[in-house]
Amino acid sequence: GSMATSTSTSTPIIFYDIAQRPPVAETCCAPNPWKSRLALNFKAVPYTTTWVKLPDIERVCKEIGAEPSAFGLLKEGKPYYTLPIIHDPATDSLIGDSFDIAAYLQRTYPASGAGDLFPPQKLDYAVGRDMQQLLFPLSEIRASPELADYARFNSNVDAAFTAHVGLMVHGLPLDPATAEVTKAEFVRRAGLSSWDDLEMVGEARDKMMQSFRNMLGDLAALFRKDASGPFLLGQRATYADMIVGGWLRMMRATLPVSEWQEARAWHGGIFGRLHDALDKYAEVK
Ligand SMILES: N[C@@H](CCC(=O)N[C@@H](CS)C(=O)NCC(=O)O)C(=O)O
Repeated sequence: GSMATSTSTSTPIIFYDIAQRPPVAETCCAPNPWKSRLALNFKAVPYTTTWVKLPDIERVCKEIGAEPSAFGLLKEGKPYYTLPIIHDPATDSLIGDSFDIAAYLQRTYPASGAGDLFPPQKLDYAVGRDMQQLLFPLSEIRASPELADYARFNSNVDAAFTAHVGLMVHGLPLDPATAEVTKAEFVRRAGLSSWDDLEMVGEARDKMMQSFRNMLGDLAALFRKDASGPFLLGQRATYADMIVGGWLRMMRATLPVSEWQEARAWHGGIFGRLHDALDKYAEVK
């Protein structure tokens, strides 16, 4: 009856994101969860955020019955649990992986909010051969013909930004309550011996900033195709803008302010404009 329907549609989606230092709504910065937040807000579906501290991700995933990330295996071959995940009580679905979440939202709520997350468009951006090993394999959802272009774009953008994440890791706004455990884990993954070794400074940093700028130049060329900006399709935001936008949120939160200002202004200010234009979908709920 109508009672049951209205109850189920008013039960919000639960969105699991990584908590950084309090206040978490101001410091959250994981790029993949950010892509999902932008997509959830774009779709204007009711949801609440459950904040998970980094060392608790595996435990929480197991508690809710989420699988480890399909694509990420740590060096040692241990399952790698990641966020974002959403639980949608309306369909009793548990979906992990930011791309699959966006695909799910589009399929389940096609006309909701600002409409289509995946309108057809040409997304011609590919990282060079030297970075091919950073590309994720395509899952079934990702390889479906309507989404394949976006999936390929997502993989390539992730690879390009991941290659420069060394500029950002040391600037993560870690929660003092779990900072030591988290630092130790990042140090272990990097095969280094101390947190300070993860800080990129001096000439190495300058070089990586230069490389980052060049990489973003190829991406900026795509954004220039429609001069009415700030989005790839001009005035209309799509999931492709959010893929880049998630990474811009990470940059803003983790780079020294002067470098974030610098990056905002690169290539005619395209990325600063994109970041700000996505503010309308960036509310932390
Ligand atoms: N393919 C996944 C990757 C998710 C992912 O890498 N999430 C990161 C945050 S952006 C994470 O949960 N990391 C947990 C950790 O590093 O322990 C997606 O797109 O959602």
